[in-house]
Amino acid sequence: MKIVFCIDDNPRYLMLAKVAVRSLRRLYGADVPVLCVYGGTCGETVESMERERIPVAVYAPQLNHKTVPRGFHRAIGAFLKLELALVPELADEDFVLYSDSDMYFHARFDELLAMRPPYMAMAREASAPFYHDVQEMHYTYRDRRYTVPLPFPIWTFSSGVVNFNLSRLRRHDHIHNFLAFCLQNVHHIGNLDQSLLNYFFGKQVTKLPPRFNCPPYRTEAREEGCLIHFHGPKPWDIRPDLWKDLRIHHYSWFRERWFELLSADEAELVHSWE
Ligand SMILES: [Mn+2]
Repeated sequence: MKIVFCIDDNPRYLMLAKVAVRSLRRLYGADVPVLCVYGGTCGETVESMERERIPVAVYAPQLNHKTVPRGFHRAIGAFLKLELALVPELADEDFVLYSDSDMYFHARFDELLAMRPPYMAMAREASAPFYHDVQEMHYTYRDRRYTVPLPFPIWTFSSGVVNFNLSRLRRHDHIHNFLAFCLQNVHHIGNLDQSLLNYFFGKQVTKLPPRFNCPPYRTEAREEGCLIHFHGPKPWDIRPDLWKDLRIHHYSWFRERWFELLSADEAELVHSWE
């Protein structure tokens, strides 16, 4: 199964994606199939990934700077994962494992790669309660009006790691139905792409065990975690006042492991972000 990352033009996410792939290759070898879906237009970003031997799919998303409200533009790359079923380079893939770039692959996760969920599989996000301002959402698709009632789950799934059943999303053009919902409701969601997935697919999401999307601040992260998600503080976010309550337990240990995968020049650059 291909492991897919998504990036935009943010250089910090480019660095995160490179290091994530280095940690992944340490566990699964240099030939582990990866793809980086890139939603920008900067040749330098593509070259930088190619130097790292990471194949890049340049993709022009429907959820873009024109259709997504300005307040979300700083994290526009987060929406790319919603369109993986439409990326030509993934047309032959029935399933893909999407991973956020702020990931450190700590231990093998064969079971996750073998999973074939009916729609998608995601782990529960412990720190974000399910929250919404409205009781239902509406959208129109092919001249029919649909209502998405809220709330349904009592928790939120994290979109940091998603095993996507792409062939299911392509069947009956389900993906275009979903994107119609996204484009018409993106203006009143709270938490980027994650809200859209939770609102639309809530009950159809298969729940993953926490070890497949484990923040470094959880007590069990080092012993049991497989995919360590720098959700919250990134490896360079060590200013005393920043994310203090989340830089606990194994955060510093994993931050050190992450830095070990950088060259001296890269480490210098990353330290300048602290
Ligand atoms: Mn993340």
